[in-house]
Amino acid sequence: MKTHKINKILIANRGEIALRIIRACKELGIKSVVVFSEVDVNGVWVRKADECYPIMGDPIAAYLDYERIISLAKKADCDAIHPGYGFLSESAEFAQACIDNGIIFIGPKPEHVALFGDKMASKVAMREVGVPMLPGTDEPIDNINDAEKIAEGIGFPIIIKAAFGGGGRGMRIVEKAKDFKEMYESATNESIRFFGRGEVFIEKYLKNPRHIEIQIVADKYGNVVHLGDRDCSIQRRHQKVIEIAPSPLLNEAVRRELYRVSTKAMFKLGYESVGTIEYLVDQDDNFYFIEMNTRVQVEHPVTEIISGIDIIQRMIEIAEGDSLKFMQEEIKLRGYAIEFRINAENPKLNFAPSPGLITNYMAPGGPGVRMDSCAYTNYKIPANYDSMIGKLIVWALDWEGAVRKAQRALDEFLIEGVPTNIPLHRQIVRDQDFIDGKLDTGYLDTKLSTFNLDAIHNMDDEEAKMKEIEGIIKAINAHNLTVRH
Ligand code: MV4
Repeated sequence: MKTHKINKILIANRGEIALRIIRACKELGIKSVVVFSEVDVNGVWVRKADECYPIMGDPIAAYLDYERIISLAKKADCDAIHPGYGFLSESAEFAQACIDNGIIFIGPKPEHVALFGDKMASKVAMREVGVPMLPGTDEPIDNINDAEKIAEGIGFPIIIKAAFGGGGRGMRIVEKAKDFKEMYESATNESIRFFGRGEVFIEKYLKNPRHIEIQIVADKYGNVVHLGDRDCSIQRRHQKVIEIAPSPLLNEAVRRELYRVSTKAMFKLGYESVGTIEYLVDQDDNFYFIEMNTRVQVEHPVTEIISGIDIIQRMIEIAEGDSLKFMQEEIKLRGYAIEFRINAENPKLNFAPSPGLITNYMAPGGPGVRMDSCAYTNYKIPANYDSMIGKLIVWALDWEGAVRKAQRALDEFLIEGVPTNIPLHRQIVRDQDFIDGKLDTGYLDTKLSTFNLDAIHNMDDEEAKMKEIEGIIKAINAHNLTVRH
């Protein structure tokens, strides 16, 4: 095995992504260290890391306390820190603090983290390197009268977005001029409340676009390749629910153009590490940049599966200064992969998070099935974090095969003790529009009203199981079968 500049990595994250990074480290012959909060003491990833250090106190603050994390990294003799997603992953300040302390931040340069954290500055930068943009404002507007004039110039409907936000916070769709002022005020106020900054910008609003993103891998020497696209249109409340690679029903010429524009932009900006460029694609296949993510994303596995490239391992190697070992022409994308985010939430209670004790956990497996999860029987899901308890990823050579694989794998999945969104996924993969690949960002909201929410119950619950067993016993008796024990 080659000798690495990085011998030991501290993982500043938790849950399935911490485990994913541990696995990448082990295959690279790198030692892994995790920090964990007091509610995460029973986490699978804590057991599987080579070393672990508790951080007492508030369970969320533990993963954000970067002075503490950097000092633990030094104490444990780590050469690098992997931030995963969420938490410190998009903090330019943290990336810089790592460098200042002689620790490699496994991610892009701090200036790129900062640039793409600023939605307006990233739009200006991306337009300059040839990426198509929606009509809108480049500069923060602090004056409501100017803002209204700009909105009228663009033409309604428009969308107001927080310049330093995300997750739909500080976002408002304005259909008519008369509603503008009120919406502008509430977007600004919400933005201040959630992000501490009130700057907003305005864009032309597209109705029910597709959300399509391009995975980039770039080294420190100007080699930039893409690993294809993902469709992440199936979202609820700005949370992705299902992700697909490659996007079904995307025009091939448009796809090639997305690849060309994206790689060229990253080359021109000197981006390094892995990253994702997000676009909105309208009904006529016009595409527009919305934002760039400078972290590894939750949905990276669908791309790993169709490309055969281990994105986390390449991210680590890029950070230690390796050049890419493959050229664009060597990347062959094969088949379709679909990821289902498995959340502990109750579809019958407006998808409220439902943390608690998993009393039985039987994950699907078999050919073409990947599970990225830290769940197990008798694991108590802490209430302090988001509700995602794992990801089911399926793969097949064609779309129809991937859908059948998904139906089978989801039917196999058994989780008892907490309600989950698995029954919702089971309905989606049997929906004709999904089967036909007809997806856009309006899909899930529309379908939720047609899905029978009463039917979205866990077939896994005790009552259903007892009914099933009674049925079997009746059948056995009716057929006069001999049952051997
Ligand atoms: C948009 C849009 C339509 N037009 N931008 C961006 C972040 C993502 N979370 C939602 N985003 C959108 N940006 C323009 N110019 C539509 C969305 C969007 C959306 C907006 C409001 C309510 C629900 C939505 C679901 C998916 C996408």
